[in-house]
Amino acid sequence: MKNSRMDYLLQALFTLLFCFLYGTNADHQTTKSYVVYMGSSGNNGGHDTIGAVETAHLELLSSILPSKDKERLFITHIYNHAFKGFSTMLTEKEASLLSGHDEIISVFPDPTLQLHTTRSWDFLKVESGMGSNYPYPSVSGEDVIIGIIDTGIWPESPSFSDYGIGEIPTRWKGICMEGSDFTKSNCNRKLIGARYYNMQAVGSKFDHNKTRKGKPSGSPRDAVGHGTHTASTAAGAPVANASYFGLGQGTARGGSPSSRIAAYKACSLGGCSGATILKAMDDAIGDGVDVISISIGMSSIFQSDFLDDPIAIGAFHANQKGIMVICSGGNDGPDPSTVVNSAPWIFTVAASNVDRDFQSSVVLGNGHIYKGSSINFSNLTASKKYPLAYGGDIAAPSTPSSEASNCIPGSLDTEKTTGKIVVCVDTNPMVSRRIKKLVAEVAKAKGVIMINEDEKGIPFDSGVFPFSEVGNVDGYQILKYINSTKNPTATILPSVDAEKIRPAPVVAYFSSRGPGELTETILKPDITAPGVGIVAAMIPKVELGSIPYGKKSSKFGILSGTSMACPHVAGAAAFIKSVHPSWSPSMIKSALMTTATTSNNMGKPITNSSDGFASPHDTGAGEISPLRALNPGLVYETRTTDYLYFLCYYGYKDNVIHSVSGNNFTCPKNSSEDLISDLNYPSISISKLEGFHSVRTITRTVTNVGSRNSTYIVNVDSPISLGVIVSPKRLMFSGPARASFRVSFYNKGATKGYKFGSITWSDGIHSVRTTFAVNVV
Ligand SMILES: *[C@@H]1O[C@H](CO)[C@@H](O)[C@H](O)[C@H]1NC(C)=O
Ligand SMILES: *[C@@H]1O[C@H](CO)[C@@H](O)[C@H](O)[C@H]1NC(C)=O
Ligand SMILES: *[C@@H]1O[C@H](CO)[C@@H](O)[C@H](O)[C@H]1NC(C)=O
Ligand SMILES: *[C@@H]1O[C@H](CO)[C@@H](O)[C@H](O)[C@H]1NC(C)=O
Ligand SMILES: *[C@@H]1O[C@H](CO)[C@@H](O)[C@H](O)[C@H]1NC(C)=O
Ligand SMILES: *[C@@H]1O[C@H](CO)[C@@H](O)[C@H](O)[C@H]1NC(C)=O
Ligand SMILES: *[C@@H]1O[C@H](CO)[C@@H](O)[C@H](O)[C@H]1NC(C)=O
Ligand SMILES: *[C@@H]1O[C@H](CO)[C@@H](O)[C@H](O)[C@H]1NC(C)=O
Ligand SMILES: CC(=O)N[C@H]1CO[C@H](CO)[C@@H](O)[C@@H]1O
Repeated sequence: MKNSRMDYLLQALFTLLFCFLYGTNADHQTTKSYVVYMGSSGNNGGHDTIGAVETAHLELLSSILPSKDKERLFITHIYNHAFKGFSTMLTEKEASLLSGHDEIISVFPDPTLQLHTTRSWDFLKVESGMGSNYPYPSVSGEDVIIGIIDTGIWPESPSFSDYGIGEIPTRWKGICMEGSDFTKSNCNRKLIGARYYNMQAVGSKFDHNKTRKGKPSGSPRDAVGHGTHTASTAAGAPVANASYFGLGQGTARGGSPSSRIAAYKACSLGGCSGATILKAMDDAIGDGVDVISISIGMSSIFQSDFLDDPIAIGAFHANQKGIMVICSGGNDGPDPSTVVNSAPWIFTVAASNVDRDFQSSVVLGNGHIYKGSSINFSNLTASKKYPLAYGGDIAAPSTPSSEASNCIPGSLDTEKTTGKIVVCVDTNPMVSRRIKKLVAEVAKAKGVIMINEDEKGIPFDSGVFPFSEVGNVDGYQILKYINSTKNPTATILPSVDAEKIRPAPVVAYFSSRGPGELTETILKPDITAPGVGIVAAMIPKVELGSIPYGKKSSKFGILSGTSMACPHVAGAAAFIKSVHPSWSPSMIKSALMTTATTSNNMGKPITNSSDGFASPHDTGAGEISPLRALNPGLVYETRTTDYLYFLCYYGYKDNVIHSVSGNNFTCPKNSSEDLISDLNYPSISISKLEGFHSVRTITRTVTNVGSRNSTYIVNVDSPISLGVIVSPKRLMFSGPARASFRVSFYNKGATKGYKFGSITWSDGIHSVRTTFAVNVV
């Protein structure tokens, strides 16, 4: 799973090297895409004609462009609905000139963001069926509109049928953009909107002429599958008997099956331009969506500040307009501080395994059977065995056995490999499973048994090539068997569903972890949802070798990633919104967080993929429990002003915050980062608690959304070395009132490092659980 991070690093190194070699002269002449962010559009949002806005931006631009370069006077995207700004091509020098301008908050290079599937190459070939894991009651979510910013949509999928769904809400202002192989008739009462944007900013040379003129080229149609999968996970209509060639069979349905979908195609397989994502968010806000789901993010290695991050900027303004933004936290785990999309106004989602696995048995010549994990359509049978060899024993001439044992390209001797099942290990994480499988396939192996402790729980789709992945314990036994006999043999059976797996949920190995790198004063990620082996709608693919012999393509696919976890939460949020239409994004977020579960299906605390207890830096408040979230009792409301205080405490200047907020909000004089812990967030994170006897006190305010007359009593769960005192200990409500309480954290001799626990308010009916993380320094 480290590959994606390595890729970023390598990419960065190459870029640096390239600039070093070729850039010295041309550097300040080279233009690239920049986002120019100018803050809130205030009360004027979207009302100025786009022509007037464009003229103003062009004037600004022409004031800094050299007069001989007037042909560069153009704008790629204009942001106008909830916030102001534009994207354009600039040299570094021009960008810096522009950033000094009064009206401008930030000017930053258009970043390339990645889709949060575990591996794009895994994902390229994976397909299958869907089944939501939650038993939703029948509530109509018809009035809730979910905007999916992703790779587009495959409108013919049965998941996007509008059977039985009523008229489109009249407040909807979006459009169904036509494009190649996509007409207005592809939208319906389920898929009510579809937009697409020019994709050339990512990875290819920019064509000024194309961008400047009228309609972008392309179509809202999904050519990747990611957007179709996420959209159907959030709001897919029920489809009976869905499966991926028999795997994961069941009824496929989204989290809020009657909610409407609006698809914004801002990404291709290569990634997404930040400027385009920002445009899609601006459009979604203008169109009138209620919830925005974004399974995309920046690299965890180069995290930019909140106001240089397009998703954070767009999400802030969406929140201001009462629109909830849910994002994946990234797949750069299990290292700490890898979580992205971590602004407090974003709902940040971690991924877990569910109680289903796709298993492919390894049967050895000695009769022992090991249940590996994979999605394979192998046509091998238990009755016939094939010679079995350890990669390290069949190395190509003059190749170190350490390379062959990892099955890295060119390391296997084809003559010795032909017809055998090869055992590969994963001590060199630079080479992905897909590559190792290809290496063995090219060397004419009959199949591959992969030994990989970390990735064993994340099923890999090898198509028809026999493949199974086992952990270290089983792997050791298989290697021992190879040593024990002259003619070891084995076979690999096709995958079957393994259901009711225990324990579940388990934090997915790849899921990015907290604490947040930009600030540790807000606990991130916020919440966990299923993100491994998720069955949902997929574009039909017919690649040779990826589907079973003699079968047609599947309408469903199996994918893994925090990308898949995010739309589960978007669906759950839409579901809650449909029952409580007046609830704000922060109330819905609080409801989902304070009712999340922290125990697994064995009644024990949730664990990580190596059987250790998971911490709130892995899971946030826990695994979502949407039914309980319908009736949370109390909620923490986080208001726009709280987020403005956040920006003050984080260190932004008054004038910046004026522009961001669009009003005359002034920062308190005593702003400091520590005060962020005091914002009314549904979890608590204290980034510094000093030595013995130190105390930190914070306050929280809850709003009663449960029974009119109720009394809540507090219960604290904390490590012995950390004193936690809540005052008052009892909160009484009559009606939909608010009440505040203080929490003091005392260091009673705790060792250095994070201590975790929770504060739970209970009235005998509701349990309102607030997770805390306290860093003892
Ligand atoms: C852009 O358009 C101008 C005039 O229409 C033309 O001269 C120029 O060659 C075009 N550039 C490209 C890259 O197509
Ligand atoms: C479900 O699908 C399988 C094949 O995918 C088929 O054999 C079976 O008849 C279907 N069942 C129903 C109830 O449609
Ligand atoms: C599996 O299918 C392939 C392609 O049809 C065939 O070449 C191969 O012999 C089959 N293997 C077995 C064990 O049936
Ligand atoms: C198998 O044998 C090799 C060399 O004889 C040895 O290095 C290795 O540790 C053995 N593996 C197991 C699992 O016994
Ligand atoms: C799992 O948690 C334990 C502590 O509970 C930790 O030592 C271990 O590194 C974690 N493993 C992963 C893969 O996160
Ligand atoms: C600032 O805003 C408040 C309330 O929004 C208003 O009462 C006040 O007059 C404003 N002050 C200035 C200087 O604009
Ligand atoms: C910060 O200053 C405000 C008044 O400006 C005061 O109400 C508040 O208590 C102060 N907070 C801290 C932590 O000192
Ligand atoms: C709530 O309590 C008030 C008095 O505190 C009482 O008048 C009222 O009837 C109660 N309402 C309910 C629904 O019990
Ligand atoms: C998807 C797939 O090919 N599944 C097969 C797995 O293996 C079982 C039995 O071995 C078959 O019945 C499934 O069709």
